[in-house]
This record gives sequence, structure tokens and C-alpha cells, in this order.
Amino acid sequence: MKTPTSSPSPRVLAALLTLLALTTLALPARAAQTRPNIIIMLIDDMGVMDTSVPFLTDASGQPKRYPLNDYCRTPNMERLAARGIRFNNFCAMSVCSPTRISIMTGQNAARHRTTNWISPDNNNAGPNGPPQWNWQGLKKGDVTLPRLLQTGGYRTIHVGKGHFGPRQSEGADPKNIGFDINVGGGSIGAPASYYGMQNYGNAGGKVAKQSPAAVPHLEKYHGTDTFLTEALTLEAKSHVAAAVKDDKPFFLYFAHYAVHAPFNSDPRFAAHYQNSGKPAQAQAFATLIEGMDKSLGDLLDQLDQLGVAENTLFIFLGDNGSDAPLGHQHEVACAEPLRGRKGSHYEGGMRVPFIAAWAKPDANHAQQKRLPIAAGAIQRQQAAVYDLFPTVLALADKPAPPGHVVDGTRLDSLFTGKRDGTRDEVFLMHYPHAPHRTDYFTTYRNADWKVIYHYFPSKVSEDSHYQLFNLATDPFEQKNLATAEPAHLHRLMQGLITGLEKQGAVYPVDKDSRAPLKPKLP
Ligand SMILES: [Ca+2]
Repeated sequence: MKTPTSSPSPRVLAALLTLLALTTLALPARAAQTRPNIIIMLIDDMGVMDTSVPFLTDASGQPKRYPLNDYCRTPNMERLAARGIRFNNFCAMSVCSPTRISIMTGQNAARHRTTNWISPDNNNAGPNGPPQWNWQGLKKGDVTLPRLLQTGGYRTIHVGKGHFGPRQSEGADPKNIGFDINVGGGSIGAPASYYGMQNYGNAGGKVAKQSPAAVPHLEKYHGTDTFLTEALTLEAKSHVAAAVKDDKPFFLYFAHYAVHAPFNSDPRFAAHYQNSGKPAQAQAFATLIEGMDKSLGDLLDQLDQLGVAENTLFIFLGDNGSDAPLGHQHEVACAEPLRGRKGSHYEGGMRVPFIAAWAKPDANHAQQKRLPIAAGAIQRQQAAVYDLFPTVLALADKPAPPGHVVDGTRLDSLFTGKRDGTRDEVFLMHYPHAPHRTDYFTTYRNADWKVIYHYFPSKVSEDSHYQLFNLATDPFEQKNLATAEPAHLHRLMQGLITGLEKQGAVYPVDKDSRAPLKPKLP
């Protein structure tokens, strides 16, 4: 009887050794050093006013401070803004998942059809939402930014909130969409708790019951005083250090759970706001902002220490308008002086901070010559979240496959601080869902003008399908011109309707017949 053995025969061993030698020879020598590293740091529910960096400008284009700029403390954003360019007209979708999938695919939400945040356990189209909307989010075979960078030789690192698909779906695991590493990402859109002493919502120790919104993978911080933002920062730094040690170019998608609700006060920063006179929730929100900013600073310090800052493109942005708990959702309060808040159809719902910088500017560096970025500058031209995809891929020399439609355009020329007259100044935001702060609407911006189409007129829409604003003369949306400017209204509505059709949008449905309700011309 033959004795079973697990050792390979000498012939198999020799073949394996030959294969190993060939594989090693085939690797381009020191390829890693010629590729720039890329970091996208995405802050949840952070609006353009939630920072001490003034983004808005006065009539002459100079930065103008407002009271929120003096309330918030973000010294490391100030540091990053001094190294690069910030945009004051950068648009995101009005809620989480649509923006995140636009960053991953380069497509507008009307096209990828994840037009609402993804509720992990129930299809949240809304009572009259389109049944064909993409609740499932991203799938394994989809063309994504991390997948393309992964096949281009990058180590792709996901740290923080995913929110790309419902529970048990492929998109629930960032590793299914092109990330080599995933720390903290799943289907949840908000953490059960920011506190390590509460195990971030996981059972065990002081927490008896597992929360459906428990943050995964951070067991080593359970039962400690480590705030969630800090735990994720330590993990991000550790994976960046490992990539540099292995001489691998890296793509870090660092999507903080901060500053999304629950508004858990971060004890490290609470004293800074206790005499502010603001409500407790607003003070807690400010501590989440400051903790996020410390994280940014720690990461910048680490890039310096590792000696890779000159070769690292750093993109910082928010995923939708502010959720600061400071006042009424449709008034000038939460994102003052902008009107509205996360989820609403006003600018406060979709205007986000955006900064692009080389982590350490050096005009003579080879990669920085390929993508020059003005330092300390403000870009006032409009851009949006889907523009990141083509910009990053061009820098990484990894074009998207020809069959993949991209709505974004490269930001290279805007990064130099100049105006680009060839660029469309159009932003289409489609939200065919309810319930949220505004239900069932589409907004369309073209240069100075902005129209909002409301599928079901209500008090919020001033009892009309249409609202029209001129953002050049009325940036805070106080004067609805829908009646006074019929020609502009017609032109803008034409653009909105054409845009939705071109992108294959799906529409809310009629209450009775369930037929799709397409927007109507006035
Ligand atoms: Ca969000």
C-alpha cells in the first residue's frame, strides 16, 4: 500500500522554482518609484462651511470669512489649502451613496442609478420612487477606480465607510470592487457609535447587544478610549507605511465615518466649544470636524516622514452638503450663508469642500510637472465628484475601458488655477426619492442659472413644479425667478430634461397609475 504524502515531487519543485525565477525577472525594476501615490480623503456629511478655511469669495474673488469659519477649527485643512488649490463651487450629490458611486465610476448618479443612499436592509426607493433604481449599488464586474488602479499595479486600500451596496450584496464588501485591503467598510452608512469603550457598536465587554450599524474590523481598539476617527487613522497610516516599505504605489481611499450622525462628542476637543453658546449637538458636530482634521494632519505628517509626500497626490472632499445641526433644513442656517442642508435642493445640500494638492509641493518633481497644482489658490469654476475618476486615471496612466461612459472631465487645467473656457459648467442632480429633506426633485445648473424641478409640488417647492435662481446675483437662493424669467426657465428646463434622457435616468412614478413621471416643460 502506498503511503500518502503531501510533499511535492522533486520535478514539481523544480518547475515551481523556475516559474518563481521567471516571475521575478518579469517585474519591472523599481517601477513603484515612477508612479505617484493617490489619496482620496472623503468626509461624510461635511459641507463647504464646516471649516476654518474660507472657501467662499467676495466679488473680487478674494476669500471671505463667515461666522462658521471662525467657529470651526481645521488647522490641517488650512495647511493642505496652502499647499494646493481649493474649489468653492464643487458639487456633490445631496446624499451619501450616489456621490460615493460617482467617485468610483466617474458617472453621474442619474446614469449609475444609485440615486438614493443605500439602506442596508430594505429597498428605500420611497413610495413613488423608480422601481428600477439601483439599490444594489456596485457589483463585482463593474468598472471602478480601485479596480483599474489595482490592475495597473497599485495597492488599493479602503479605510472607513463603504456604503456601496446593501447587506449581503457584492458591493457590501469593498474587496469585491477592486480594493486589496478593507478596514471598517461595509454596507452601513453610519456608525452605531464612535466610542471604543462601546466597541463601535459591536457586542462584547460593556456592549451587550450587537448593533446592525456596528463598525467591523477594529477589534483591537474595543474597550479602549480610541475614538473611531483615531482608530481609522492609525489603520490608514499602518497600511500606507506597509505599501511604502514594499515599494508599491498605493491608492488610499480614506472615507471617514465622521462627521455623520450620531453626533458623539469627541472628548479630545469638547472644551474648545463649551463656551460657544451653540446647542450640544452642534458642539459635538464641531468636535467630529476637529477630529477629522487631526487625522488629516497625522496623515500629512506621515507622508513627510516616509519621504513620499512629493510623490503623493492628495484629494480632500466632502460627500454631500453639511448636516450641521444648526437650524432649519431649508433656511440659511446650517451652512450659512448658503441656504439649505444635506438632502435639500438648495446649494447647502450639495456644495462641498474640495482641496487638491501634492502633499509636498515641488515644482521640479517629475510627477508634479505632469500635473501642476497651484499653491494657496482658489478655483471658482464649477466641478463635481465624477470629475475625480478621469483625473486620477490620467495621472496613473490607466485609462478606463472604451465601453465605459464617463460623465466627468479632467480637472488638470482647473488645478493650475486658471479658468477653462472649454469646460461645460453644468451640474445635474437627480433625486427621485422620498422621504428626505426635499422629496422627488431634480436640479440642473448651467453657469449662473439653476433650476429645480419638483415632481410633486408642495410647500417646500412653493407649490410649483419650478424654482429658478441666478447664483451670480443671488448665491444664497433668496429670490425665486421662475415666474419673472420665463425664457431662462424654459431654457434651463430644456437642459434638465435633455440631460436626464441622455443619462438614461429613471423617474418617480405616478401615485395611481404607477407610470413614470417625466419632468414637464413650463
Ligand atoms: Ca454623506
